[in-house]
Amino acid sequence: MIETVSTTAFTDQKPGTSGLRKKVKVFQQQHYAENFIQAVFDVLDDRAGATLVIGGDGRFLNRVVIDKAIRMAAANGFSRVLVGQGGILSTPAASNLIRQSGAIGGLILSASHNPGGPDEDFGIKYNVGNGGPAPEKITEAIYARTRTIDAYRIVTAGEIDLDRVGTQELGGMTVEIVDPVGAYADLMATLFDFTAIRGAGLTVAFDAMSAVTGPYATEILECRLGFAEGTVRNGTPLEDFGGHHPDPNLVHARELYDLMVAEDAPDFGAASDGDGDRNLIIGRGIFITPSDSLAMLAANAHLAPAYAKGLKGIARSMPTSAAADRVADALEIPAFETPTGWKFFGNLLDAGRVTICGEESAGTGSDHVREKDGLWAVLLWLNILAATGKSVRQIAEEHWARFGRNYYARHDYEGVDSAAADALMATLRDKLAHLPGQKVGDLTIEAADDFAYHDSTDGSVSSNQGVRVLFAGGSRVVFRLSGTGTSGATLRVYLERYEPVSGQLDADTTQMLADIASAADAIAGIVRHTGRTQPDVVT
Ligand code: G16
Repeated sequence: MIETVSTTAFTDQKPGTSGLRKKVKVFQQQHYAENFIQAVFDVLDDRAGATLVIGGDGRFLNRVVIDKAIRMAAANGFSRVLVGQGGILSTPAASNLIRQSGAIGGLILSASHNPGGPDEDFGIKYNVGNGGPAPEKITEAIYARTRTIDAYRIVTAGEIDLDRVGTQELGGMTVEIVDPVGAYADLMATLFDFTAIRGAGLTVAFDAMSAVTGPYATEILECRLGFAEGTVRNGTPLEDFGGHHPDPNLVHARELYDLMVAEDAPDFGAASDGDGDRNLIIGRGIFITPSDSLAMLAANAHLAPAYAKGLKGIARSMPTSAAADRVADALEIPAFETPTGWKFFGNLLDAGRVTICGEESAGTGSDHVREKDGLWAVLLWLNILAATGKSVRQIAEEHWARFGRNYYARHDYEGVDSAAADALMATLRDKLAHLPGQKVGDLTIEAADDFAYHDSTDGSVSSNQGVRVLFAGGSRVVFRLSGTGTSGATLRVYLERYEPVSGQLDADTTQMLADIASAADAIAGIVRHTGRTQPDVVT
């Protein structure tokens, strides 16, 4: 039975960098999740008779909201929903399922790398038919709809068993509960040389951070590739991620880092985040920054079967280091610079203009799906190690010797007062025009702007995407506010310094970036505006 339920609009349902993310308590308000889901459905004109994919990263509230989403899909004219068993689908697996099933799109319930549990975070994002995050024109339409919504439709009768693989029926709609792992693992097997990886004799530690990649990594690494049992650590998805931040960086994956710098470290260490789209790569005794990982993967991708014919182009988000651009140059393929957010890669991938994309925020992926893909990055690294017989350190050192090195770090100031963060950015924007030519310490500012992206495939323009200050010699600092936080503001300061092949390629990153870090404060007044003398997280 379809019920139409009266509701009142919420004013705070504006999707951020990657969907709507809020505290669980916010989502638990009466009608809150329903309003947002109905707003999504209302902007999908062709939903009648269509297929929708639904899944999430298993965090607290996942099953409750999945149940609501299925009931609302049945009441809104969809003919079929595909749902991961137990409500589980990693973000890249959901992207794959949308593409393979011809679905109109999918609802992915996740707050990514943010912590989970009753007092932590939850999120809902909508991905479109190409499997990628909804572009801005759709998220803006959804937001507009959330502001005027006054009713939603839901099927109240009937039960759904999320744990039973197979077909069920609800309100005239087919509910197909699918194995979340199989199709994704099959896809990976078509991209990489599993036989070579299996035979390379590598030792691996993969930290699933008690999040969604556990079952995927266990199936692929331990079952299909034959790595030893125990290779996958923290492999059972937990609603609160064991009380940790499922964010694969050197702070939150500290145990893995400590293991990788120990005497008896395995050959290769990696981790993924809450919903399985991010990755952390650490070789024995060497951390590879996400920006470098993108560049190194692109330079060596031809060693994996899927990319043996070469890459069409490489795209990176603006704050990501320019290391990948140097690879594109050498390969004589185009390089693209887009705003932060995977959604901006979708058009380039669909148009066949790029094959590999990546972001400093620990995301890398290719045209196999339309999301960044943590395990994909791990498998491409393993394929490269297997094909070359080299260590991660050798790959990195040879890369820097060929292309030069982009020393890179990101400083995050978390939970900053929003008004203070806005004031910092506004003051900075006001003085941009006067910065070129100024000296800060030994650095000379060559250019400064507020990044705007002109999408050459559809003509759309996205403005105010972060302030860039470029110094003579190729160093730079970028300032932007995070679009994924749920409390206060997070100021991100991205520091980059380029050393040519004739320069210092094996120096300490913190030391190499020290003058740029001081310049960042001098230019933006970080201490003055935020009261913070140190970043909370350095990655
Ligand atoms: C999301 C987006 C990424 C983006 C990242 C960082 O990642 O999907 O494309 O780079 O946010 O966003 P911000 O700097 O605004 O916090 P995820 O893994 O959280 O979905």
